[in-house]
Amino acid sequence: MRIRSPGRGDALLVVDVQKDFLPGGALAVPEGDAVIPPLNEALRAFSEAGLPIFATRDWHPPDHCSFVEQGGLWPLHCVAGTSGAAFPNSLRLPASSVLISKADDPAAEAYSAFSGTDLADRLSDRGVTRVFAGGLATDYCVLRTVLDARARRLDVVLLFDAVRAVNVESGDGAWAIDRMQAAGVIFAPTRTVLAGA
Ligand code: VGL
Ligand code: ZN
Repeated sequence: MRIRSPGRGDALLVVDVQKDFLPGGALAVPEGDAVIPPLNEALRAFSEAGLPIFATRDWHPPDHCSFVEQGGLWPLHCVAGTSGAAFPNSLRLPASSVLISKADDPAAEAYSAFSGTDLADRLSDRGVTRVFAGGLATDYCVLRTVLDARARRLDVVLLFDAVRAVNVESGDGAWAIDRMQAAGVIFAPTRTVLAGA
């Protein structure tokens, strides 16, 4: 199926590409850094076309409920203001990117970038009806964000070379892809999608 190249009504959504999720980080996603080159191409294309770019970040308080110390699943990661929570320098986010900080309530896990944020309002303010999404991790924040986008009647194109899974259980990433596909998400490689943008 042919995908209309990015234009009016489209936005780029870069999910949680933060140092703690990259190799060497506190919650490293296998091959997490592989998402950066395709995302940089998408960032450049969207920026040159004057289209909106949203970058989400996991932005936890030190006592967040997702941490093992609080009975959660995960090692300490992406604590607000720490270097692990920062975007890597290699990610070329234009200055015009809109930052969405999420999961900052200690009592609430919030994998979705729509959860407890103004992302939905900001998208509708900009007239966005379709998002192109990539980032980390396929089986957590990308999955939940993209499913919420579909629930809000947004069209979603997942840049499938620009996502990687944590795979706590092997197969989690593949399962997440199936869930997104069932929800009507379109999958495409970044290069193909940007051709003609
Ligand atoms: C994420 C686990 C814990 C993610 C965030 O961004 O996918 N995963 N916190
Ligand atoms: Zn987190």
